[in-house]
Amino acid sequence: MVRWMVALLLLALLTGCVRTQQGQEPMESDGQSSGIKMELHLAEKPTLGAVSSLEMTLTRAGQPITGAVVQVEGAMSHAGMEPLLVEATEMGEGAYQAPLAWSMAGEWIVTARATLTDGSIVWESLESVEVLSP
Ligand SMILES: [Cu+2]
Repeated sequence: MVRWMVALLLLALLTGCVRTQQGQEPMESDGQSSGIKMELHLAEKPTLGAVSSLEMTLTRAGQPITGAVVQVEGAMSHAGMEPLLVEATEMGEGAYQAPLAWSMAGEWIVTARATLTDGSIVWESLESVEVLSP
């Protein structure tokens, strides 16, 4: 079982997705995440004036979690700027997707917050997303 998890993890790493939070040991649930894993991945390189699709997968012990409501927030670190708020679309099989329309070049933090059907909430962030000028 553990070996299988390791294989899955390696596979996830090989796909090149950006993973920012720990969660490397899904067997050791901390009560808060209880084996739930959320992975975020930007399908397109973030460019000012363009849209990147934020692809998310939600799993519990490797099984897809469906029916979650996922809110995505994109924010910059400086003051006086409205964050980008988008509700993700469920794509099935535990996949969710949200379009992010970059309104400024610079460093962004993207946070996805999922409310599961049982009411529990999990979140994950992509820190230091660099949005480039075209
Ligand atoms: Cu800004």
